[in-house]
Amino acid sequence: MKRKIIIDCDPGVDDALAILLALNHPEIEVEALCSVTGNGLIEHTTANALKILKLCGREDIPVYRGCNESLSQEVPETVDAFGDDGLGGYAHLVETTQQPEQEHAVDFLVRYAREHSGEFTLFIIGPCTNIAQALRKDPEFVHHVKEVLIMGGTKGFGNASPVAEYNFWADAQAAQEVLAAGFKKVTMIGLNVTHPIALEADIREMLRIFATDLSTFIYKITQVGVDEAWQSAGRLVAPMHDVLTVAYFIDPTLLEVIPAHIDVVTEGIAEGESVVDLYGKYHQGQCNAHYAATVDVARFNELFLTTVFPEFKDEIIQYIKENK
Ligand SMILES: [Ca+2]
Repeated sequence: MKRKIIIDCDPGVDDALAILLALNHPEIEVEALCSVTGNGLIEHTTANALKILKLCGREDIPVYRGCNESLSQEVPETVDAFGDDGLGGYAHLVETTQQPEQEHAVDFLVRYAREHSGEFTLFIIGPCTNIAQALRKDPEFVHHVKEVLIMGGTKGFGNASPVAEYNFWADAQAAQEVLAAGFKKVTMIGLNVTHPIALEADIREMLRIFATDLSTFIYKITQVGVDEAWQSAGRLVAPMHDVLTVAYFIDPTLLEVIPAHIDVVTEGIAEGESVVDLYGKYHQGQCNAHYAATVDVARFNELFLTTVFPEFKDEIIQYIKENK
């Protein structure tokens, strides 16, 4: 039986890659996409979610438009690294007639969770706003979700501030409420493991050579990420953060995961910082989440590429074996 998932997202180049991986895996059933402001404003992230479904011929999957404002009622600062349209300037390549559903994403989440209690995994790969609002709206929501996988937070270094990862920084209050809510199982897949899986130039070149509609799309939308990484850090890579949540769902052995008590700083100089207490050492051994500590990059590359491009499986495996 296929495993049901909901993806709450802010596409976003890396969200697009996560959604593409999920849509191309035979054992995953994407039940819906929910949008939130983050990598772009809500108009763009909602439109981009629809465009990604169109690209994969999956306009049967509904898209629910979510929150534009964080819990503090401010519109988060969006991310420049993915261009004005959130897809590296290439959103215009895909046109779709599919419209978002009338129902708000928060209402959908509450309703769906009641109707499918215990049956689905929830992916949060943008700011946590929609999920925090669902928790506030329905105290039972927390009990209906089988598992939560979050791309957010970090340990050791940030990308929105010296200590904060963007998604948690954009709505720190929401991130804190989600982690404190008491979900049965929450895994924080943070910047410390998503930074190393960046799309490297040689792999990206492989996508150009494949020359399918999908590989060409990925090649193009990741260009702006490479340009930004080159200017800021002298690296020829494109960020792929969010995709690691779906890869981990497919193969849990990709990550070393440690029980932890995780809090999020909601104000002040460290706003958005995830405070990771491994094994709950400072919380009487009480853990509210799992923390992803390390990642196997070569195996991630193989899983991502062979799932999205099964027609090139032999070439991909051979290349990774000899070069990674
Ligand atoms: Ca995202």
